Amino acid sequence: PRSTDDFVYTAYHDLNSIYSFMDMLVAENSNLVSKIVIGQSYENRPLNVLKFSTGANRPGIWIDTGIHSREWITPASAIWSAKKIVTDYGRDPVLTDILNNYDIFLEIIANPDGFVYTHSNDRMWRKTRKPNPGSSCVGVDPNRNWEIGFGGPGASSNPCSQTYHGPSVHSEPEVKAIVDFVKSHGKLKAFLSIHSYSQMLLYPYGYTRTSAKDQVELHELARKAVSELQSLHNTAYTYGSVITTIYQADGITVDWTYEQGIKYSYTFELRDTGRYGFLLPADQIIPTAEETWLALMAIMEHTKNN
Ligand code: ING
Ligand code: ZN
Repeated sequence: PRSTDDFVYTAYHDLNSIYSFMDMLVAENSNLVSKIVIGQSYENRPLNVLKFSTGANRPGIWIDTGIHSREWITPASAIWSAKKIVTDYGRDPVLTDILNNYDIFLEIIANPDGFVYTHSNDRMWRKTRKPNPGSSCVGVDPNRNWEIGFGGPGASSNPCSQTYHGPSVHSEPEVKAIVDFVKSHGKLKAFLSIHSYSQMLLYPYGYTRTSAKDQVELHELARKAVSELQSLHNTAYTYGSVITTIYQADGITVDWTYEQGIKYSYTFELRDTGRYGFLLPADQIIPTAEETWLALMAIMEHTKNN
């Protein structure tokens, strides 16, 4: 495609195509969108983040997709959302109000090495691609590598496990890049880390049964976001804390971001509930992106108002 108007939003794309989508979007909307590189992957690919901004020194909202590389629906939805933002800014009053007060940061491919590997070798690859010394198994689970609860029972110490926590806290450059960005930014108010599949909206904690201090507000906002999501195509989501809704998970992204003071820390699990699982048919990309957008808007609007 020569422009983001020609981009095929109804298909899954490889890394080069997604990275060129980002560059086209920036070139077409340079007043609104820029690309920042927050680090490099283990295999030295740039960790690109789209920044949607209409002014200096704003607080921020973070969204990441593709941190587990086989969850292809998540970057596909994010690409649609990126185009939605540039289309709706100045037209949709709620989004315009959000962007007149907040920057939105969107990391569409948070694990590029894994993503490339899902295209070239193993469609079901989840982890990073860093070798593990002393093991023939490769990679660390980037959703078990974070500092809060690191190494607890809701993760594995076996490098061959899909939930291997890694040799040390933030050992994965893909994780460390986000950690450094969050700390240096210092004013992120919402952090939305998007996975698939299961149709869930989850908030902290994963590492403990102790309720988050904002549990009541997080739960009510989740209820609202899920209800907006369901209003479009009747897709049903469950919601609650990670540990009470799925299972104990230690060293996860949103526990760390919440402990950094980012109150609106949520993880999505997009479609479906297992019929297709990670192999969600491409004809569900746009319906999934559209419904997810309603939930994202509900959370972003609440963030702006609080
Ligand atoms: N599932 C998540 C996993 O990493 C999850 C479930 C979500 C755990 C949020 C903790 C926090 O096990 C997928 N599909 O990645
Ligand atoms: Zn995941």
